[in-house]
This record gives sequence, C-alpha cells and structure tokens, in this order.
Amino acid sequence: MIERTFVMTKPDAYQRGLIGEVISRLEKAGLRLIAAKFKRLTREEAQELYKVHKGKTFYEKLVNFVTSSPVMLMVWEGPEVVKIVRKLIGATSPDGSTPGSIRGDFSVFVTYNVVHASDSQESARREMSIFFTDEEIYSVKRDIEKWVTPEFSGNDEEE
Ligand code: IDP
Ligand code: MG
Repeated sequence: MIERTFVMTKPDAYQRGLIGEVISRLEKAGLRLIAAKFKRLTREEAQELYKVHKGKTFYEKLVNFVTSSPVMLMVWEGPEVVKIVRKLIGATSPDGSTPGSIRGDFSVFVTYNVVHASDSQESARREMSIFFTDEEIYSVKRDIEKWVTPEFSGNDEEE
C-alpha cells in the first residue's frame, strides 16, 4: 500500500546541521520526497501540530522548542511509509531509540530528538494538511521505480 506521511526536522536538527542527514536517510531507504517547506513555525502552527499533547507537562516546553528555529516540513511517500519512517526515526524515549535509528544515533534527550513523524495514517493526513495544499505535493514517478518496485509507481499512468 503506497501511503504518505508527514515528517518535520526539529530546531535541533537546524542548529546541529542534521537536516541533510535526516533527508538523506529517508531518501536512501528508498522513500520518495514529494513536498518540502523550510520555515519557522508560528506558535499557532506548533499548537495545532501538537494539539493531542495539550495539557501534558511537556506541552509548553515542546511548543517553545519547535518554534525556536526553522524546521523543514516534508511529505514522504512509499509503501507502508508511516510505519517505516517511525522505524527509521526510532522510539520517543532516548533509552528506547536503538542505534541505527535517527534518534538513537543523534539524540539522548526526549524533547530535543531531531525529527517528528506522524504515528498513523490518520495523523499523517491531519498533519500534512496543516502545512501543505494538494497543489504543493508532487507525486511523480521516478524511472528507477519502474524497474525496482513496480508497485511504487505514484499517480502517473502506467506505461
Ligand atoms: P513522538 O515524537 O515519538 O511521536 P510523542 O509522544 O508524540 O512522541 O511526543 C511528541 C514530542 O513531545 C516528542 O517527540 C518529544 O519531543 C516531546 N515529548 C514527548 N514525551 C515527552 C516527555 O515525557 N518529556 C519531554 N518531552 C516529551
Ligand atoms: Mg507523536
């Protein structure tokens, strides 16, 4: 099943020069980047993105953090992409994020953990719609995918 997910590099990725590393890992895994936007989030955007956490002890700190420096907002596409990206990113807790995952390799903090990714297809749809219109998403088949993964062929007509 070809799905889409929403991914955001957090301000620590900007500060530490890890934006390219995050993109590179998802790209090399074989996923397709179909939308991207570099910006500093407003408080309203951060509150909307993290509204499921409103009221939790870490909520204010999280909103302050994600609005502190620019972020890269992205939509990625691929088979089972929601689950695969969560696996590539690693667990939320620093003692659970295994080496080899982005968080496991680059973070020891629960708040400053480099990257956000949607946790379900439903959250992915909600989160990408906060930042992207349909016109800003480019799902274009790449030639290599016709040979390697015929099922991963985007919205184009089959030849
Ligand atoms: P996720 O990013 O792995 O989906 P969530 O539970 O959705 O994790 O939490 C969103 C973000 O809130 C985390 O990535 C982390 O930055 C922050 N966060 C989550 N739990 C805690 C906590 O217990 N203390 C401080 N920050 C937290
Ligand atoms: Mg989450």
